[in-house]
Amino acid sequence: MFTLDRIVLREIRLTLREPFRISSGVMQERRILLCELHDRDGAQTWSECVVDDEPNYSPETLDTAWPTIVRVLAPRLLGRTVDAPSDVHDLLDKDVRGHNMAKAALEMGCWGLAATQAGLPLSRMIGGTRESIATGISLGIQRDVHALIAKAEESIAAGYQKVKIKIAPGHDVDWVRAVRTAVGEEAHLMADANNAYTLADADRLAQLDDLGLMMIEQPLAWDDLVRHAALQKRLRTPLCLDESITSLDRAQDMVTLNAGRIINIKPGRVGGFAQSIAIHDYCESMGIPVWCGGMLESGIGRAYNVALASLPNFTLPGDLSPSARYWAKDVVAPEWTMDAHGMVKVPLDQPGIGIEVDRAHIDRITVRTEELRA
Ligand code: OSB
Ligand code: MG
Repeated sequence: MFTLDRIVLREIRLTLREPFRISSGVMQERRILLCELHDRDGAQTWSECVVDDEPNYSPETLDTAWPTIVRVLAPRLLGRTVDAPSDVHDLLDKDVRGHNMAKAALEMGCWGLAATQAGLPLSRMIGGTRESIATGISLGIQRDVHALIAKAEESIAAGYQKVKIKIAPGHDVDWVRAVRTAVGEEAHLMADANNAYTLADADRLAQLDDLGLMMIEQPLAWDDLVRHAALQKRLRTPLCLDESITSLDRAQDMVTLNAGRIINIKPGRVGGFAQSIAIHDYCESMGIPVWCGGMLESGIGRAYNVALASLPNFTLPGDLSPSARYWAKDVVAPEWTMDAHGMVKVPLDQPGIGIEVDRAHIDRITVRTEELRA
């Protein structure tokens, strides 16, 4: 049971070590929205809203999430006694359409807070069983194919258990084939198109079938299922859906329609942990593997992804790279690291989200704050 009496929103700036280009846009200087949740009894935790600056992945941006939290979502929580974090999703979702990332920031914070209060690592509170998470890397679209090959080789040498190659028309079959030739048959490769294709490209996408990919992620429109089902019929390679899966219902629709065979779960995209866990459980019962995607999170958002990915049906490597892959300096200390076998440790030695937040560093890179009270 908890009662939030204060939520502090912060916008920080963190610059990626290199620009991250996907088919729908490019990110470098990230504007990140952090939340600090305070319980009436003194417990406190941090969470992260995974919106970007531009609406090229989802319709939400930092500039939609901030006022939605302030005006619509936070007032539903502040001063209200909530029995369990599993109640928060419905509280925030009722008669509020969309805004999943804004909802998730508060909802996940409530799970983090409840774990702190229960004296349990977040992973264990939600039923996580893994001690470490297999990690893959997501490689943005590179300047040329040689740069891509070099990055893929470097990543495999560093221990990453999966290499995801961002593709778009003009940077697809030939580039992926060149990487496959360079890294060999055994390497776990996949491609992510972030909606860059239509069904008219089915023949081209079918050429990827010969390259031994683990999956092709979200080739078609961000909110589509029906066309993905038509495409899956034409491909041997499993489709994995990302953008299109915004709730448990959409995951069930994917299975009903045969629109994909794997789901990339990002808790922000589905409105938080309750929906993520429900999708995980449903997929487990249907024999659909899941993995945890990333949104270039700071070390705070990463803590939630790592805890989520410790659930048993997260059987494929997640996009959970260590801090140094993204940032010169992360907002948590110690930073997230990965061992030589591509494993990231689940923090199990302290209650809550399991990381120390570097508040002095956060203060230096904060550009605005807003305090919300019951
Ligand atoms: O499609 O998975 C995606 C980053 C921003 C927006 C969309 C995506 C991504 C990634 C990055 O692939 C994964 C990561 O955080 O390392
Ligand atoms: Mg994706």
